[in-house]
Amino acid sequence: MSRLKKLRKRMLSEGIDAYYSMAPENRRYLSGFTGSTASLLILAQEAYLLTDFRYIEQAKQEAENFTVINAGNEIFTALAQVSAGIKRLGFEGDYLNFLDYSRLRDALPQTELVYLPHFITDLRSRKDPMEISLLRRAVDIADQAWGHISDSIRIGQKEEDIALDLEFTMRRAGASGAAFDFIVASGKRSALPHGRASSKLIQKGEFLTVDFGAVYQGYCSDITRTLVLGEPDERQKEIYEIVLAANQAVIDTLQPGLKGREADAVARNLICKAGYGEFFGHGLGHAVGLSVHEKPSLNQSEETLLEPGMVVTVEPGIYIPDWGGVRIEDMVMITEEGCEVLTNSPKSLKVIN
Ligand SMILES: [Mn+2]
Repeated sequence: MSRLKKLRKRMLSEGIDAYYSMAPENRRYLSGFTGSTASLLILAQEAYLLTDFRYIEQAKQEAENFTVINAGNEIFTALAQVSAGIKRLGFEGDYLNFLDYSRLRDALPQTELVYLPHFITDLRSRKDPMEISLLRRAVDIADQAWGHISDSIRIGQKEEDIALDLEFTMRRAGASGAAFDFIVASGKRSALPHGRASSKLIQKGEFLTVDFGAVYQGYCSDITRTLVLGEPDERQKEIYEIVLAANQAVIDTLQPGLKGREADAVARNLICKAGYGEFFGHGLGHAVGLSVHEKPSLNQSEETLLEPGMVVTVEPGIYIPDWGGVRIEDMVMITEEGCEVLTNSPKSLKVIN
C-alpha cells in the first residue's frame, strides 16, 4: 500500500478529513520532497504541496503525487484557499510552533484542529523494502568507515580528529552527511553517555567510546563501539564483557510481539544482576529511520509491541563517574522469526597499542 493510501486509511479511522504536515521527515516520507521549506495538505482525494518559488521545480520532480502550489510568503492564505469545507484537520502538535499554530488557527476559523500524537511516526515505524535497503546502505557505510578508522586510531590522537576522520571516510563512501554530532569520549569522559568529541588526547589505560552514523538518501545509521587503549585491566575486561553480554542477550530475544520495555528489561536485568544497574541510566535503544531517534523506543516504559520491519538500536551501557564507561550499539531489524543484526562491525574488545 502506498504511503498516502496508508495515511488516508488512518485519517478515515480517526475521523479527520484532512492532514497538515510540516515536519521535514514526515514531509519527505509522505511526498518525497527533500527541500527545506514546504507544507503538505492531504485530503481524501487531493494532496497539495505548498512551497515558494525556490522549490517549485524540485517539488514537481520529487513529489509526483502532489499538486505543487507556489504559496510565496503566504502559506496559510494559500492553505485556506484549498481547504474549503474541511471540518477536522489533523496536525503535528509536537512539531508546529506556537506562531504557526496561531496562523493556522486564524486561516481556518471554521475548522477544528486535531492533534493526533504519533500519527505519521506510527506509519514510519514499520519500514518498507525501499527504506530497509537505504538503511542497510547507511549502516554499511558506517561499518566500512569503522573498519578503516578503528585500525588507524593511535594513542595520543585528538578525539576531534577521530570524529573528523570518520565523517570524511563516510562522506567519501557516499554518505550525504553525519547523522548527528559524533560522540568520541575517552578516559573519564567515556562515562558521559553523550560526550561529544573534544580536544582531549586519547591516553593509554583508557576506554574510548565512539558513537557515530551516516545519512544515506535521508536515512540514518547509528552505531557505537568501545575500544581500550593499551592492555585492559581486570575491571575494564569485566565491564566490557557485561555490556557485550547484555547486547547479545537482547539480540537473542528480539522478536515480533515483544514490548519495548520487555526488550529493555533483558539488558537491564543482566546488568543489574552483575551489580552495575545504577550505572545504566538510559534506555536500551530507539527506532531509526529518516530521523536518528524514532518511535518506538526500547525503554522501561515503552508498551509498543515490536513488529516485523521495525529497525531499532540495541545500545546497553555502563557509565561509572570519574572512571569511564562502555557502550556497544547495533542496529537491528525485526523480522517474522526474530531479528537480523544490520551492523557488521566486530564487537570483541579491541585493544589499541
Ligand atoms: Mn543510538
